[in-house]
Amino acid sequence: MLTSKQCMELEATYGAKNYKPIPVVISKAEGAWVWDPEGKKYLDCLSAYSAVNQGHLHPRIVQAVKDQMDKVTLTSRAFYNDRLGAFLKKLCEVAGLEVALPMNTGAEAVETGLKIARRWGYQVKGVPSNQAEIITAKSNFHGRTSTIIGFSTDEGARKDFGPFMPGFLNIPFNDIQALEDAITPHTVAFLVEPIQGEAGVIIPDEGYLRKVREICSKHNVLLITDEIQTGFCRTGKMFCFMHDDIEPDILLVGKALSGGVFPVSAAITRKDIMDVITPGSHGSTFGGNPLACAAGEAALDVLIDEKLAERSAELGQYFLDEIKKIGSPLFKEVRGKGLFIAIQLTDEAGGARQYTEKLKELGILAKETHVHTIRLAPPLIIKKEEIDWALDILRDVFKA
Ligand code: IF1
Repeated sequence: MLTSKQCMELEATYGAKNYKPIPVVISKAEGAWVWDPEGKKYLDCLSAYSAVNQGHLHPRIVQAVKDQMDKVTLTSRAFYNDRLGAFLKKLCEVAGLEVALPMNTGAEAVETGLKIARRWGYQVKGVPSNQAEIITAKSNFHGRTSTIIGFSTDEGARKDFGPFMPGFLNIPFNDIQALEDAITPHTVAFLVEPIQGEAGVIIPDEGYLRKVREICSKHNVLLITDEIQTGFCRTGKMFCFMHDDIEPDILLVGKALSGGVFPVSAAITRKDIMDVITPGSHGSTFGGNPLACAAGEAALDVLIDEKLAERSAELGQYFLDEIKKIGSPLFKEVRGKGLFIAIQLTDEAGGARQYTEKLKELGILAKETHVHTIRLAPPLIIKKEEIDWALDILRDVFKA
């Protein structure tokens, strides 16, 4: 077996340098915990960016995948498979919507949502050909494709990757008036994360999404919510839009839809909107494959049966309150919804990276986002005792 050092050296030698990982190698995982090759144990407070909400190697998900492995893994969509229909039915029921289009990565779900919205704009709303506009929010994160980075406001993600896809514009997040002002007769959709994840767990004002919904309805603009990170119980409800008691026109999901086994994503909407998608107009070799459907169904069952939304809401509130109580002078703001928590450090703290590295030394894996923010998002199956264990370490690191 390779040592941690050997693993890191191999990656550094043969891998592209598109990441700057925390120097820890994970070779085994279970529930909320992961281990390095030397046997050191860490509490996972990132959950692969919310892809393992159900915990690592959830036995029900693993069993479902193993069972499916013995039958059939991939059929392509040239044929039917015996798992897709039941999976889509469950997904639509959970989302409170009518039809879904399965893809693999989150970025593909976003691309799918954008394509549906444009077609709907031309064929249903009556926007003149090739003039559809889609509004997005500043500081968004929706993925890495060349279309998606075109409407990113993160220079690091965009630099020298142009020219970019036309038809998109940015408005400030959490600004209702800006949305109202940006809408034109050519606007087909507003794409937004209910809470901006990569931006640092930025939570909009109470009722923001409800007002966004009203404005979109008033102007016949589709509301596309990207819940690839906020979805599947992360914020204390099955989906974050449910806090506002609204319904998006298109819901984008990914990450925890497979419990972190492999990429499974989807765009979910109503029949009247999805009808613009016709045979041959969109698809994916792996999208909707039987193995993904088996993982997806089990992943949804776990979220429901283990009441992970309620757990996330309760334990998240507890974790948030206790972190706030640490009252460190290094904290500028501590915020969160469910088990989606961010500690924003003061400028004087000198950057979050040194703290995530320190936390790693002490057995907690978390990742900084931007310069000053530490995101804490453990698997939702985490126990209160495990949170208490993490709190002791956070106190040690931030009290001093
Ligand atoms: C990386 C960030 C998190 C997402 C939302 C779509 C996607 C993502 C709201 C695309 C993906 C990932 C990408 C991953 C790191 C991670 C991330 F820091 F980059 F922004 F979670 F905060 N919509 N987010 O958060 O999904 O195509 O990756 O499956 O390393 O790029 P994907």
